[in-house]
Amino acid sequence: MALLEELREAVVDGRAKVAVAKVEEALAEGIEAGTLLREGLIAAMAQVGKLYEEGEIFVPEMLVAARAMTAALSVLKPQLVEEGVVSSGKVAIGTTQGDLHDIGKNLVAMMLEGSGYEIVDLGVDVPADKFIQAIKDGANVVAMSALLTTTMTNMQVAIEAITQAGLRDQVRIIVGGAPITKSYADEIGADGYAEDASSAVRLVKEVLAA
Ligand code: B1M
Repeated sequence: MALLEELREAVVDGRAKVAVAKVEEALAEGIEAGTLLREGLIAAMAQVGKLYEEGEIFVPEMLVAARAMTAALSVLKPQLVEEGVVSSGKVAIGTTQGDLHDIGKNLVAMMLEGSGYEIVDLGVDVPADKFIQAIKDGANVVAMSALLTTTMTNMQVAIEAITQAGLRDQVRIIVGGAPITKSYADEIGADGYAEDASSAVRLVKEVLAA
């Protein structure tokens, strides 16, 4: 589909205004928000990652592409969160300490919010004590995101700190992000792993029912 290709190109090139215009055009043509997200925005960021790995682009280009994605995502947000259901939990979400990547975390937060959960967004570079405070403030699920192999280990640090604080039994901890796997989640004692935003919604429902 030409529009999806144009959207991907605009994000990869970091042309935020064009990316926003393409999303608006596609929505007006009846293309579903989920399709635009998966086949437009997420596919574009995968391409950006590949270009970065191949040395074709560098951090500044990656950053402008991320800004274009965020701008386009904000236009998609109302459509993505449209189907709200009954709220049944409070989820504190954050990117682990040392990690500044927030696009995936924001998507997960947005999808959970759209599914009726109350979201406490702790932001990026979140130290263990912020997760602990969020649990004390009533979060019954903690969702941690990490995009770097160097920061994923801080998930374990946070889980251990939560356990040390005597709070492990009153919270479900779920993890995700590109370098995370189900076996890593098991290894660090998380209650679950979700590979993308929509499976994160299913996972929250599951862990709260368990
Ligand atoms: Co960074 N970066 N980056 N980066 N960056 C990666 C992650 C990298 C894989 C690129 C590469 O080398 N190919 C690489 C990591 C390598 C590694 O650790 N093995 C990398 C690197 C090295 C770095 C720097 C170190 C670069 C440098 O400075 N030399 C630096 C680190 C800064 C820091 O964090 N301290 C850095 C910086 C940046 C930017 C600031 C330029 C920018 C981030 C902007 C932002 O987030 N606001 C950036 C970007 C954009 C990327 C790539 C290109 C795209 C990430 C992204 O947004 N993907 C990325 C390459 C790639 O992933 N292909 C890369 C789209 C997003 C929707 O997917 O975040 O995976 P993702 O989220 C998914 C799932 O993972 C899951 O659901 C989401 C939706 O489907 N998910 C969860 C995520 N969190 C979850 C939590 C859950 C459940 C599911 O809770 C339960």
